[in-house]
Amino acid sequence: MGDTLHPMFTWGVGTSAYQIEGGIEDGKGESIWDRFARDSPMVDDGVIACDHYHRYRSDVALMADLGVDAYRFSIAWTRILPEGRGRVEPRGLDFYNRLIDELLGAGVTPWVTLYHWDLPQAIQDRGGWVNREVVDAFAEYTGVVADALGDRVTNWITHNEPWVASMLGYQQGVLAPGVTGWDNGLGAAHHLLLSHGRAVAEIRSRVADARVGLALDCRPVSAASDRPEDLEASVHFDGFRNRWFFDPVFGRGYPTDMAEVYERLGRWNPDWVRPGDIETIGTPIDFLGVNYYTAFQVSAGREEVDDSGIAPGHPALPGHTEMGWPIVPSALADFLVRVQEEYDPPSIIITENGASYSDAPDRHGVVADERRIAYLASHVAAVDEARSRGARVDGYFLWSLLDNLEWVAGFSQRFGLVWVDRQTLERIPKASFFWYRDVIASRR
Ligand code: IFM
Repeated sequence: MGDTLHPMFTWGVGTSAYQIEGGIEDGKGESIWDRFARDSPMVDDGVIACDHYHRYRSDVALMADLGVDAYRFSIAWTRILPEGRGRVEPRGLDFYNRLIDELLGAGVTPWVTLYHWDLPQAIQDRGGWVNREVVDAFAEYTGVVADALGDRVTNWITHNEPWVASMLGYQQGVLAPGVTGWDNGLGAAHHLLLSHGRAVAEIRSRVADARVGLALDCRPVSAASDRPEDLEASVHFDGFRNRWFFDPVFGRGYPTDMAEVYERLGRWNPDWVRPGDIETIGTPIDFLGVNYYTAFQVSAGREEVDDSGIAPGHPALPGHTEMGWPIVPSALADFLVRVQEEYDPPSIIITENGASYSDAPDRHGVVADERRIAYLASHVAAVDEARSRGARVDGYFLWSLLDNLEWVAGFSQRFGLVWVDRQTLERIPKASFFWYRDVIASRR
């Protein structure tokens, strides 16, 4: 198997700040998710979440028991710079210092994500990701974090899923900050990508041995039929959902077929791209993070429709998870091979992969989440297949360690290897936890 080719394969788990931390204290500022949860009809909020802010020690102990090499978590920008820029809150940095020391003491390598969607509200009040000033703000924040943590953190992810942050947050408005409009969505996307490139340089100038990448969400797509209009729709969907982000990150600039359509429809203003931007966005990265959950079939008329992931939990149809997402592991293998062949990243890390099922503890306290195990096993096998076909995949981070706040879908969508009781916040490892532990141990 591929392990002989890549002896240093990293096995990990991931989380993000707003989804697990809680702990609105110690000077933490307001983020767009705090505001959105307050003002929108969200079913749950992150005020307590999994209370990881207070329980991080026992959560790290769970990871040590699981035997993971690495833990991917995000920093809450508003803990560090409560107003987004300027004043640094030392208690916020202290939290991440304690967490990192705990991880290192447990033999778990920290992988830090700088932005997992929780923009400071103070920056949103000035336009957020649509206002180009945010790029300087993100660079400032990155510098503060890299200075504080760079002595112990080598692996850095600038952004998580910029498609989601821009298109669902600023074009469709179904996620925070709830802004709509194509110009806002595409403007936000450009500034997210530009800030990624700036952040790569900020980190490298401060952390000598840094390895820097970003996590792009991907939606492999196939045409619903051989009809020319469906084939055309699938090419467009791929451009809208994947190429608009992958192409510039790998130094190719924005795909011209998509730029033409966006410009013709008045959605995209090429003047947003200033001299040097394309080069900054295309700054070479050390690894590409790929987040994969599902694949789409697209037919004409639905070439810009991706409405997945915003519903509260419901029973899973056969072949689907409880998010309503089709289970298509073969698409992961094919997508990884395609990414390797088309973009040639030096290394690929699966930065997220997992499944939502709400299997609960039985009367003996056992969570028999066999469907999650089947999902995960088929996707780990897909990663193996991609490696045997030449994709340089060097790590796999399972989403997620804990059942957590699935954004607007609330706590009803459970992605965790560990059950979190919503009343007591007690953690109960599920059958998938022990399955993953065995996978990791057997691969060493
Ligand atoms: O929970 C999210 C995560 O925050 C980003 N990627 C997808 C996950 C499941 O929807």
